[in-house]
Amino acid sequence: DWQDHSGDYQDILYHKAEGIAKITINRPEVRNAFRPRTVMEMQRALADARFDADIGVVILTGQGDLAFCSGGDQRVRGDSGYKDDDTGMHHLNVLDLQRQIRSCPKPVIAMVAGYAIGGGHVLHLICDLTIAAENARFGQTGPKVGSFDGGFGASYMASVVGQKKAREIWFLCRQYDAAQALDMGLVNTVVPLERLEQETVEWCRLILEHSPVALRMLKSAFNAGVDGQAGIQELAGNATMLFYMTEEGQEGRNAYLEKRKPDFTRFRRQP
Ligand code: 1HA
Repeated sequence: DWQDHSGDYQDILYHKAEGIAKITINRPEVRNAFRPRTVMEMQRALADARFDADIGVVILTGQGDLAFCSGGDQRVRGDSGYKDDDTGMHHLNVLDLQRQIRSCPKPVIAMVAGYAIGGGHVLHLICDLTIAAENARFGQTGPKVGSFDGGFGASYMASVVGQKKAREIWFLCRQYDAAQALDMGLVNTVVPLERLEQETVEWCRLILEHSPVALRMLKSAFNAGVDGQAGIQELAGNATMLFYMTEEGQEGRNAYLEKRKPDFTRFRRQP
């Protein structure tokens, strides 16, 4: 029973229920291609989901059965990025959204029916898990349309499907069906289209039964290996958060505020 939080969003729908937030790209007339506004709205919704303490998992999806997302809206592609309606500025702001999905301390699940293509393919790739419908189709088009994503789109893809397969996907610009995607580890499971949302919600419910801190630590640990200093920062930030929650950490703060020398002698050294 999704509750509608779509508010003043134009390009997305935003729903919540039972600890799950669902962000839906709502531009089915262009196979859910994104423009700068779409990305900004997704960023706003994802920030809301992150800061809502009742939310434990986020679903990212596209409206309708035909597409998850077909990447950047080529109709508004300018000479240095995708053109913003309001300011006329040219953006590649989906890169900011990618980082936001990766650094979100809650699992983000891509729910894919139909096409996940180009920048839309990278979006599902970036998500922690992907649940695909049988009609899902995956692929990159960059070299065909004069674009490439050499960030997560290349390096993270290689860590998911391997170097050879990642190079094939980008160099040949072929499309892959759901069974092929499952076979190469690009998606977690494939289900009949009519079961897609039910299956995804079941996965969310299982995740919601588990320790939020353990999940948060694991997500940042998985990121740390591939995200360089930024990944280590996330993992270390979580360690600091946990340390702040201990009496030992709090002794340092209390001593400072009470203008006394801290006494750490009562804290035993672990082996
Ligand atoms: O590479 C990046 C970036 C890299 C670095 C940093 C930032 C990046 C940001 C973005 C991107 C990219 O996304 S580049 C790749 C852009 N996307 C594409 O090249 C995919 C283009 N679309 C398709 O290949 C096909 O439409 C499709 C395989 C997704 C679906 O095919 P289908 O079912 O045969 O439908 P189709 O008839 O092609 O499309 C339906 C309508 O949607 C068409 O409009 P209509 O003729 O009805 O007016 C079609 O033009 C429109 N449409 C689909 N995708 C897009 C689109 N319009 C604008 N932009 C699209 N991406």
